Amino acid sequence: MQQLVEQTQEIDFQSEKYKDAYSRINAIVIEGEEEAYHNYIRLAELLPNSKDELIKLSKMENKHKKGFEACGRNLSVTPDIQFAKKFFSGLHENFQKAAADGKVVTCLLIQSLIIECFAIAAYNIYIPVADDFARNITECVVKDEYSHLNFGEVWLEANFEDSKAELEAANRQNLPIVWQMLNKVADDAKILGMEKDALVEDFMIQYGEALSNIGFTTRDIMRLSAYGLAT
Ligand code: Y39
Ligand code: FE
Ligand code: FE
Ligand code: FE
Repeated sequence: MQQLVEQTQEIDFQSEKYKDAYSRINAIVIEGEEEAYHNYIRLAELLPNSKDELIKLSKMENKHKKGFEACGRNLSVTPDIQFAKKFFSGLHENFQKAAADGKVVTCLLIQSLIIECFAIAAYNIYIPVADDFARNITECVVKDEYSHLNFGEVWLEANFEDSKAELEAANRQNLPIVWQMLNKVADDAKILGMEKDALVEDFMIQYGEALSNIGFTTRDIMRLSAYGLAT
């Protein structure tokens, strides 16, 4: 009931408070799409058999970035890219290091599972509270993100037995970073009408489903997906 009251409340997309929060969230999304673009190019080098498909995904990410840049311009907001680069630095460094070591399973977990699930959760929660311009763009983008997540699921399912140990280690290293990122963005997200609890819930659903599709048991999923949540 409470949530219903809050959701039907008008959002003033031109208020200074909204635009200030948007300058960070919009930057996170733009920078996230930019990093995803580079990550899929890197993955194409690491997985020559899937090169064409991965280059296709990278191009989609570049299109998403342009779409979200337009959302910022539409509200006359200048994205705080400095802030966003710092926001992504933990996952960015871990991806770079894994790629340099040829750890393709870790790269896939970071980009195609964790970051895609984070994006899907954020976009799903944003769509009902977005301005009309941004809603249209985000609705198209989120459909693509499901296909990116699917790429990771299919590859990891096909290589499940060989990937299991590395997936466990990569989850342990990177999932706590996601919860920290969520905490850092919670206040700004709230100003945009997005509740932290809803973001956590949606992420858990996407990530749990992905782990299940790859081949993990329910017991594994419980252990893996809550890792680092309480800290
Ligand atoms: O695969 C993708 O396109 C993902 C890079 C984009 C990440 C978007 C990250 C969204 C987090 C926003 C948090 C707002 C509450
Ligand atoms: Fe670039
Ligand atoms: Fe994207
Ligand atoms: Fe994506």
